[in-house]
Amino acid sequence: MKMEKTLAMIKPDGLRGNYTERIKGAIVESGFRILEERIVELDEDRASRFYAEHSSRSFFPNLVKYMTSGPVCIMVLEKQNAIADWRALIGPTDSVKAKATHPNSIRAMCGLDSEKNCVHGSDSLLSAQREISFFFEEETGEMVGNHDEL
Ligand code: YYY
Ligand code: MG
Repeated sequence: MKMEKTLAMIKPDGLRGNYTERIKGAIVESGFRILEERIVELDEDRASRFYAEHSSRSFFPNLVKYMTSGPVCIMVLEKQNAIADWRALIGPTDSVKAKATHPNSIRAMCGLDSEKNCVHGSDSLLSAQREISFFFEEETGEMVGNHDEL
């Protein structure tokens, strides 16, 4: 298995619900290293660009509203197989389904529904590279992604 980096995000309801320490505890217990961590507030333009792949979906306007409703915590996580393992730890997109099928997942424990699902995780190596660069390199010029594997 390859050493990988992935982008994790605690969404606005996660911060509002005081789930940050619990989620970070689960991250560290599962063997991830938190390489970077930052609290940011997304404006409409930035939230829309982050979720650009969903721009034609009916849920998109509400998603952007939700993602701009308060601060988010973005983290770069590193471990072997980090991308798939973080997706497994957060669970299915819809927190209602997650509670039924993956009760120990973060989305089951901290999320509310298919929109307010508390956390984000990159879904592929390409997404991880794009999303880490979206939050870190575009602003700092610093290389923190999976560039060594290209
Ligand atoms: O990658 P993941 O977050 O698990 O789901 P996506 O299908 O990529 O959707 C991104 C984001 O969009 C999801 O986390 C919440 C929101 N969303 C929604 O509000 N309503 C849906 N029916 C599906 C997704
Ligand atoms: Mg996705």
